[in-house]
Amino acid sequence: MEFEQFCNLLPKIELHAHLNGSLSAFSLQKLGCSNEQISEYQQLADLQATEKTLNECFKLFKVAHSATKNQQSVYLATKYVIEDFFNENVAYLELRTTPREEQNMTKADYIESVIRAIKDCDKNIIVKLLLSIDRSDDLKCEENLELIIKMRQKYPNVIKGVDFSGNPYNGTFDPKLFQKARNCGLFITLHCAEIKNDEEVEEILKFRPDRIGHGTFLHPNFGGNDSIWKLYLDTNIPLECCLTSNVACGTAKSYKQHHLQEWIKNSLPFTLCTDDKGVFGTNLSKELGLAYQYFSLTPTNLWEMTQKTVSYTFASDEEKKVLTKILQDWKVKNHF
Ligand code: 6MZ
Repeated sequence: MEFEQFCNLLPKIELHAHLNGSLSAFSLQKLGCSNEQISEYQQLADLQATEKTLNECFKLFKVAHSATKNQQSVYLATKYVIEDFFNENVAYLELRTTPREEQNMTKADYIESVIRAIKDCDKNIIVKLLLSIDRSDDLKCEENLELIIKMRQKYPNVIKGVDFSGNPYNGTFDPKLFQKARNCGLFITLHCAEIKNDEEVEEILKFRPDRIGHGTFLHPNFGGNDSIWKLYLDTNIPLECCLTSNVACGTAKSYKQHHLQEWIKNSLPFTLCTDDKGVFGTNLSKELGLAYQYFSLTPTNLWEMTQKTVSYTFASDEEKKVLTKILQDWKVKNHF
C-alpha cells in the first residue's frame, strides 16, 4: 500500500478539532459565505507558513462565525465537518466548540444544534463533544461553565469534556473554574504553552488536565525551561500535537524544527491532530503524512500511535474496546 493511501485508509482518531475552524471552503460556500470571503479564507490558508502570525489566524475564525449565526447553520456546519472527517476514515472524533450567542440563538440553542447534528449522523463514526471556554471572554467564564454543566447533565453520552482555548494573548487560566468542571465529571483538556507564558503553564501543569493542546513552549530547546519541562515529565499528560497549525501560526519555526521531536525522542504520549483543518488547509491524513516526512514515523509507528490514542480519548470503556477492535481488525486485514 502506498504511504499516502495508508494515511487515508487507516481508521483514525481526532482529538483536537475546533468546529468553526474545521469548515472547508466548500462547506462555507454551502453555508452562504460570499466568494470574496471564501477567497480571503483560501488566500490566507495558502500563504507561506512564515507569513502568518497567531493573531492573523484568529481573524479567520470570523469568516466561519459569520456563516454560523443561527441554529440551522450551526447544525449544518456540524454535519459537514463530521462528514469531512468521516470521508477520510476518522473513526472517532472529539469535536470542540465555543457556545456562541447570536441575535436569534442562545448559547443553549447553539449547543443543542451541534448535538442534534451529532445525534442525526448516520455515518460509521463515533462523535463526542467538548465545550470550549474562550479565554478572551474572561468575564463570562463562570456563566459559560454553568451552562456547560447543565447541558452535560442533559447529554452525558455526548458532552464529555471542557476545553480552554481562544487567543492565548488574552485572559488567564483559572484552576478553580476547571476544578469545578472536573468535580462535575467533565474531562479537561487545556491549550497550554501555545505561546510563551511560563507562569500560566506552570499552573496548568500543576492542575494536571487530562490532555494538553499544543505544548509548544515546554521543552528548554523550544522556549521552555528546565523546571517546566521537569514538571511536564512528572505529569506525563498526553499532548494533542497540531503540526500544521503551529507552523502556520509561526509558533513552531518549521515542521522540521517542531517540538514534537522531543516527544518522539523521549517516548512521551502524544497524538496528531488538525486543530482547524479549514483554516490551515490540512486534514488528519496529511498530518500523519507530515509526521512520516519530517520525523520518520513509519506506518507501524502511526498505527501504534493511533492505538495508544484510544486510551487518551474521553470515550467510555465500551467505546474504547470498539475502537481497539477496529484498529486490530484493520491491521490484520492489511497485513502489516
Ligand atoms: C486557541 C483556538 C485555536 O469554537 O467557534 N481556537 N484557540 N488556539 C488555537 N490555535 C490556532 N484555534 C481555534 O472554533 C473556533 C474557535 O476555536 C478557538 C478560538 O476560540 C476560535 O474562535 P469554534 O467552533
